[in-house]
Formats: sequence, structure tokens, C-alpha cells
Amino acid sequence: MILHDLLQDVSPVEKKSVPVIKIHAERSVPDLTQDVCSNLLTPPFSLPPKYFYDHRGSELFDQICDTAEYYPTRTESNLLSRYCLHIMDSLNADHVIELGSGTSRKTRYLFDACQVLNQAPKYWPFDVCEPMLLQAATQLRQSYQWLNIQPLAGDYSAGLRHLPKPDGNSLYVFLGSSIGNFTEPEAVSFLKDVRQHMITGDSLLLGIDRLKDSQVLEAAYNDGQGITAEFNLNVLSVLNNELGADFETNNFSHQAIFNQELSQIEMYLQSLNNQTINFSQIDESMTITSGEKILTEISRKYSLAGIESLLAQAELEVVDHFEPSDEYFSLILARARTR
Ligand code: AVJ
Repeated sequence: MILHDLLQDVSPVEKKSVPVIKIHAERSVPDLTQDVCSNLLTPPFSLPPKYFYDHRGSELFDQICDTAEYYPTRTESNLLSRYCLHIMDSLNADHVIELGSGTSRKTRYLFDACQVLNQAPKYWPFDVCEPMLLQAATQLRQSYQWLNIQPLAGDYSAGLRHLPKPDGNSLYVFLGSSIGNFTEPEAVSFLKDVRQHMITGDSLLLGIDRLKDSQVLEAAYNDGQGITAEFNLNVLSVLNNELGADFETNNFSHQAIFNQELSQIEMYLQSLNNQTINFSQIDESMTITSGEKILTEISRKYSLAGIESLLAQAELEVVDHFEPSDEYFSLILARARTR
């Protein structure tokens, strides 16, 4: 700690930052207007969850992660802190390529381990949000002066083919159970994409939320402070800001239920009255009746068998599986299965 502070005082961030590399899409991804036109104008109403994350939404998501009820973040962090040395020691990775890196907060466990092990992989954070990439890189350079960082800007759902394939062995990282936002076929196709990009010797570190008591699951998406509710309702403000819509957040209520059949949390915004919403910038409108719902997110929960099937379908082989004693969350280390 003291040495770290000293180093920061002596050499105040002289490290030069590297320009962000833009990763272009291999397939087109619909924008907000297209998503609204195809999913929000007529029932069944839905919206993809990626629109939650404007500045306010990202703040609220961070607050969700600190609520008592939302166990995934701290459970995954605990697993990372406990097993990072073991993981990094076993891999001796030349590169760490993180899909949807965000603030890179949890990835720090891996770099802490590298520091102890005297390893210096290159870090390639990949995210849609460029300001976030730059901020994370600056902060990481301060904490880990040895770390070579090459930020990559792009959308992982647009395909991975244009990601760099650096020499040496890479550890792909996909944390936070973000995979839960995909339906099962989407998850398989995403993992196949990752698998396609991997070369022999590469690995994947994957965080996945597990199936558990539905009361625990529902509580995690209905926190007592109402932060998840605010997060969910905030997407309406995103639509107001981006498309000139006139949603009244008071006319909707947050709902999160566990769908046993599909093994997923479903988040909805339920209309509290009959109302018509206008989207002034695209000259469209939607009419929703009292009690009708907009599906805003699915968050799938996997059994152990479900995880194994997911990976097997993508021709990935589990090398290590880390879980807490309550089996609330899985951290999986996998590698490309050799055919
Ligand atoms: C970021 C998609 C993993 O599904 O648990 C948290 C998002 N939504 N609370 C999740 C979320 C409401 C989160 N993921």
C-alpha cells in the first residue's frame, strides 16, 4: 500500500494512453429506433436491456450491486478474490481479453494475482461505451503501472470476428452473468462465436448465475430500497431523452418475477392506466392498456447441468469450476475442446 502510494507521488501518471481501437461489427445490430419500431409499438411489448445503461442507469446498476438482496456481484467477487491466484498461475496468459469490460472493477482481482505471480499480460478491454473504456484504462494504469492496456470499442453482440488475435495465449473474460440476458440459443451462439475466435491454448473465464430458490431470486430483483425499480423505470427516461417520447414514469410500476418454466427472471414495466405514448422524434405512438406490461429484461439462471450443456454445445470444455458453498454462482474456466 505504502509503496504503491509512493510510486504514484513520484511519477504522476506519465504513462501514455493508447488510442482506442474501434472494432467494426460483422453483423448489423438494430439501433434504438429500430428496436422501438419492431418491439414497442404493438404488443407483446418489449425492449432489449442494453438501453438501461445511460449515465443514470449505470449509476443505478452500480447501486443495485451493493444492495443486500443482489447477491451475484459480491458472490462473483468473492470467488475471483479466492481463486484468482490459482486461475492466473495455471494459465500464465499473455493476454486478457474482456468482453463487456465496463469499469473493469472485478478484473482487478486477476491483475492483483498477476502482480503477485510476476506475470504481465496485456489487457484488451472491449466495451461499447468509449468514455467508460478510457476512464477504466486511466484508473488501471495508476494501480498497475506494469499493465499494457489496449482498449477496444465495439459491441460484442455484433460478432467477435474483428477482434484482434494477438500472438501467445489469451484468456477471454466474460463476467457478471451478462450471459443471462441471452436466451439459451443466443447464449450458445455467443459462446460458439467466442470458441471460433479462440486458438489452442486460449481459455474462457465465465461468470454465470445459478438456479436457486425463487424467493431469493425475486428478492434480488425487488430490492427493499427500490433501486431496481428506479433502474427499470429509468429506461423510460432514456426513451424520452433519445426519441422525444412522453412516458410518465409514475404511470408504470416495476415488476420482477421468476419464470420457473424458462428458468429466468423477467422484468416488466406494468402500465397503471390506459395510455398513449408519443415518440415525437420518430412520429410514432403506442397505446397500452391498464395492466399490460413491457418486458424489459430476462436474466436466465442456470443449473449445473444447464451450464455444462451450454458449454458442450459451444465445444468448450470445463477445466475448472468454482462455486461458493451455497452454490449461488459459478465461475467457470473453460478451454476450446480439441476435436
Ligand atoms: C448485468 C444482466 C447480469 O441480470 O442480474 C440487475 C442486470 N437487472 N438487476 C442481471 C440487472 C436488474 C444483471 N446483468
